[in-house]
Parts: sequence; structure tokens; C-alpha cells
Amino acid sequence: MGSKLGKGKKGTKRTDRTPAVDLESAGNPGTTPVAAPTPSAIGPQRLLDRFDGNPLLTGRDWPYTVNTVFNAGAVRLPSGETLLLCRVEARSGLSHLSAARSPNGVSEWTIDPEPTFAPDPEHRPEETWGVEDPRIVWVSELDRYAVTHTSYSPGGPAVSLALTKDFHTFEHFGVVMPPEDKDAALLPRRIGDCWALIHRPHTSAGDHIWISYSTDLRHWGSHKMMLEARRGPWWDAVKIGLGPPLIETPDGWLMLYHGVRQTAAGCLYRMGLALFELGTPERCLLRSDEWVFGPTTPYELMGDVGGVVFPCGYTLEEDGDTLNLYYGAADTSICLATGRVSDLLAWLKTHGHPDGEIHGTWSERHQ
Ligand code: BMA
Repeated sequence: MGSKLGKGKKGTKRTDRTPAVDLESAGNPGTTPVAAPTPSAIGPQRLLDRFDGNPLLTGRDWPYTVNTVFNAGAVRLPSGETLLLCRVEARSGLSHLSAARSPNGVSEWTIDPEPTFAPDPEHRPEETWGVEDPRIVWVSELDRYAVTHTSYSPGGPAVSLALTKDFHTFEHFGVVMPPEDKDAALLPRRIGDCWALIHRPHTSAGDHIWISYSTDLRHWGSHKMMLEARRGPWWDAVKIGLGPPLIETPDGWLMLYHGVRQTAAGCLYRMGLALFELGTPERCLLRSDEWVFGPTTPYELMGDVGGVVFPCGYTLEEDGDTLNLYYGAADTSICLATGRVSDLLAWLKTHGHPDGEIHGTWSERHQ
């Protein structure tokens, strides 16, 4: 029996997306004319609306004593339930993963009464210091969910892979990318003959996003850099890493990635967008110069690590377009923001450009 939580909130409430400048110019003929809003005036933050009932889950909701819960992988189960595989940080500082299930993705959470996926250092020494930050992908060919997560030990953070059908038992593949490496997700299908894994190795040359290929999910090669952290004052200058698993669209694989900026007050974790070629996913078609989602609310600015939004999972509604983005806030809670894949893509097509270049808009390049 799990712990049942009912916050009594039904569905996500989308706030009015119409920008204030638009209302001023359209509705007040007597006032000084205001220029029509440009796309940048509308603001990328309008692409995602925070759920009014945020945070969805905190450590106080847990059926046992914990420090915090954050950075959850997400999936919609065949039953229609939303399952979040949550990173749970114990008061020791070490993390494990626990499943929370909800009929509507926002309330009435049933949380596993014990850790769903506890570290097992005796059999998996790479988990001596815990398991963190899962991403979940349904892989039809395997008839399994692929869970990629950080395994942490004195050897450093590494990427591990496990397969599961039910989130009760897991088949552990062990470390698939050695330290230091994090922020990994599998693509849901093979590219040609190969599985593809996106991950973020830490090297002396920086923390960039890479993709690697394998025919058996155990031996990985053909490593290629996919997206480079920028430098200097950029919002994604210090390091970048994959957010949730990639979203397949007719235009390419849509990536939501986190970028880190080091400031005098600490690090800021924000989210940006990039698009990659379907058949050659290491080829970046478009990348946003601006972040689209960043910490602004008290629950994102204050907590164990303030100034962090860290999405690891999403679900799509039946229309295939409405996006429920689950993110960790301030390493302290699990929150939800909703948007539309089509809006993110449209914004990226007008605001993005091929990585490292500025060559006009998507439409200009595709005439
Ligand atoms: C990253 C990861 C995340 C964490 C973030 C902010 O390096 O460890 O788990 O949310 O830092 O602290």
C-alpha cells in the first residue's frame, strides 16, 4: 500500500498567454500608440505555464523521512496513470529513486512505501553514494522502459541503464558511460541498426552533450559531440546537459536542455531548446540563443540549491502536442509546467539558428 495524497486540484490551469503589451496596444485607442509586440517582446517564458498547484510533491509528502524530492523521470502508463520516478534525497545526503503514481498527473499521488530503486553497493559498487536524476523512455522494440540514471560512488558520477516493465523489478545493465558522466537518455528506437544514448561527459574541455551508439545496449562507440556549452556570459556557458528524453517531431528531435551560468550569487540552472536531425541525431539543426524557462518563483529560487529548474521528464496528452514538463525546483521539490510542442518548435524556428551560426530564420533557410 502506498501513501495517498489528494491535493484536490483537477487539471493544469493555463494562464493567459496574451502579452501585456498586446493588450495595451489593441484595447486602448486613446493612448499613445505602442509598437506591435515582436516575438522577443512576447517572451519565451510564455511558452511554458507553471501549474498553479506547484510544487506538486515535496519531501513532506513522503511516507518515510527524507530530506528532499526532485528531478523526476516521467511516463504515462498504459493505465493512463502518470508515473514519476522521483529522486529522493535522504537525510544522509545519498539519493534513491521512488515511484509516485497519479491518475491525472497533478494530484492524488500514491507513493511507494519504500524506495522503488534503492542503491545496491554490494552488487553495484558504482551506486555506493546513491542513484540520481532518472530519465525514462518507452522502447517498443524491447517492450520495456529504459531508465537511465546517474550512479554515484567514490569513482565519480557515471551513467547506468536499467530496463523495467513495471517499475517494481529492474534489469540492471550497470554502467554504460564511465565517470564523469550524467544526464543521459536513450532514444526510443534505433537509428539505423544502433541504439543511441545521449549523455553529458565532464572533460577538461568542458561539459558538452554527446551521443553514442550501440547495437546491444552494453558496448558503446561512435561517440560524437552533439551540443557544445557556450562560454563567457552566455546563459549556457558553464555546462549544459540533457533535460528530459528527446521529443520526436516531424521536424526533428526536439531537445530541452539545461544550461548553467555561474554568477557571484551561485549557479543558475535554466532551460533552452535545440533541434536535431531525425536520421542523424548528432546534427544540430537549430539552437536557441535564449533560455525559455528559468527559476523565478519562490519555490525555484529558494531551497537546498536555489536558482535551479531541472526538468528530467515529460508526458504528452492524447493530442500528441500538449506537454506536461516535470522539473525539479531548487533541488527541493517536483513541479509541473505545461506548454505545447508545436509552440516550442515554432518559437525555435523563428528564434533559433544552426548551432554556432546566425543564418536567418528557419523559413528563410527552407524556402
Ligand atoms: C546537477 C545535478 C542535479 C542538480 C543540479 C543542481 O549537477 O547534480 O542533480 O539538480 O546539479 O544542484
